[in-house]
Amino acid sequence: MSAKQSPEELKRIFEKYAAKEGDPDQLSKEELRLLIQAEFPNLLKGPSTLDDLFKELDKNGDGEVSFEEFQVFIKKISQ
Ligand SMILES: [Ca+2]
Ligand SMILES: [Ca+2]
Repeated sequence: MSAKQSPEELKRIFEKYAAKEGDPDQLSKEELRLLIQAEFPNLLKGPSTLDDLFKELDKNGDGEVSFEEFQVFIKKISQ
């Protein structure tokens, strides 16, 4: 796990992947998968799966992760 990304870079990464399909301000599960595979490939080598992570991040349960919800992910990778 790496914490070398600055907040600006993390926002840029979020925006890059969120814009791939559907709402450009929201990450779908597929977009989250692409983001993690490309940028944080070590993150899913532990016991937690993409489904678990997505559920954890999607606090309001609308099936998409907003940048606000993404803050939880940023905290996770900064630990
Ligand atoms: Ca999207
Ligand atoms: Ca959500």
